[in-house]
Amino acid sequence: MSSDNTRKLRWEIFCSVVDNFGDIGICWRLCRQLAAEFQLPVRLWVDDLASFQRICPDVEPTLPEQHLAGVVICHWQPDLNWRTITPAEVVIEALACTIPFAYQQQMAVQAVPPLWLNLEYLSAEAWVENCHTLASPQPQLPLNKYFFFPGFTAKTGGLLREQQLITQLNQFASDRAAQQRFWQQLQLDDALDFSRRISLFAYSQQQLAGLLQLWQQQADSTLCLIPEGTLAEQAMALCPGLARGKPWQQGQLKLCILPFLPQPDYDLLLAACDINFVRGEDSIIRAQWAAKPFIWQIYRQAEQAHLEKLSAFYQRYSQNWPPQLATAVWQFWLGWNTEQALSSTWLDFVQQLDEIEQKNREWRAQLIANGDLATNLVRFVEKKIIMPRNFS
Ligand code: TRH
Repeated sequence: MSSDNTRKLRWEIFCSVVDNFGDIGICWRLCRQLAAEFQLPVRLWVDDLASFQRICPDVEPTLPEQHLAGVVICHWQPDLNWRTITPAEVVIEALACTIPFAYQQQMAVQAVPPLWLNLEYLSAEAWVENCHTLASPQPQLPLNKYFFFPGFTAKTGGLLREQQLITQLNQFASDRAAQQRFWQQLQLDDALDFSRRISLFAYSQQQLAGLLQLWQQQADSTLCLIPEGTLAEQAMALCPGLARGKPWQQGQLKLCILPFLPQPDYDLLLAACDINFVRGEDSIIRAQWAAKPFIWQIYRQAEQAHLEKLSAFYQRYSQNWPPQLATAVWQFWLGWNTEQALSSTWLDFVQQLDEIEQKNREWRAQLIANGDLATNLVRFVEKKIIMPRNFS
């Protein structure tokens, strides 16, 4: 898809893992897509290879440099001598990490300085459109840094989505045998016997006990899958005997702890389940591609700032819904992100699953029309680097 000129450019992405898996999750998806779909030479600098290994088991945490999926992965260590490193032509500083000043100085002394992009955090707020692709002149060096915002409208950079993703997810969702094989690989041979399968990826949750109790008592049977991590530990404390490889069953609920899956398998899990609880910045995007009913637990920020972001997203996402449906789903989302009671809001939510799924498909089509983040980035680079030079 990219022109020959674009292909000659080297790309470099810097990722600092603040906490959890969203930072590396997003960077790794972007790197893989740039290498696989645009044949670009990509180098990823990441400061936490152990977290990286959780979402990509082939990563070897002790190596300073390794090659995976066509990407050169370098361990970003504090004592590296950046003066010996030649910067690439396109440099991406992902998710508010700061690239070392010595490296910035290296960029400034190149005959043609690299195109420097700040790949920002995800937000559905209106101001994002005004800041997307703005240049920010650097006070200490003769360099510009451009803001690049992912987002939900055509005036933003769009969302990460691999070219074949939707086709693959649709095929998987309509292939019961493939789903059965998927569940068997997870040693959940009985998964399709349940009325409902729920993936539950969340931060620690005051509401967990109440929700699990509700699922035990309802008329339909539920298989609930919790990935290893804080929430799984909370569930193990609540349900004696529950452990990885040891499900727990009570009333209509079977609860299982899942190992952390490689990213492509996590995408399949979202397509295989009937309801997905997601969190952070990357799993929420993947839930939208799977299009099953989902509930977003947003990453908490000081002074409840995250609730504004949650509401901004929800308003866009539900803007074409009947008011009754929009209110019912919002009440459940709000309860999951605060401490409001969940029981009655869950019942309202679960009664409308078919309608939510239909609306999710429409929303997905709307998002696809915005293009995907990697393609939009490549186009921006073409516009900024290739075209001006061709015309000079
Ligand atoms: O892990 P997160 O909470 O990441 C967060 C957010 O990105 C947040 O905004 C950021 O500020 C903070 O990190 C530092 O949730 P998120 O974004 O969904 O990332 C999880 C990643 O892990 C995602 O790429 C999917 C992946 N994953 C797997 O690969 N396998 C799994 O089994 C699971 C559960 C997740």
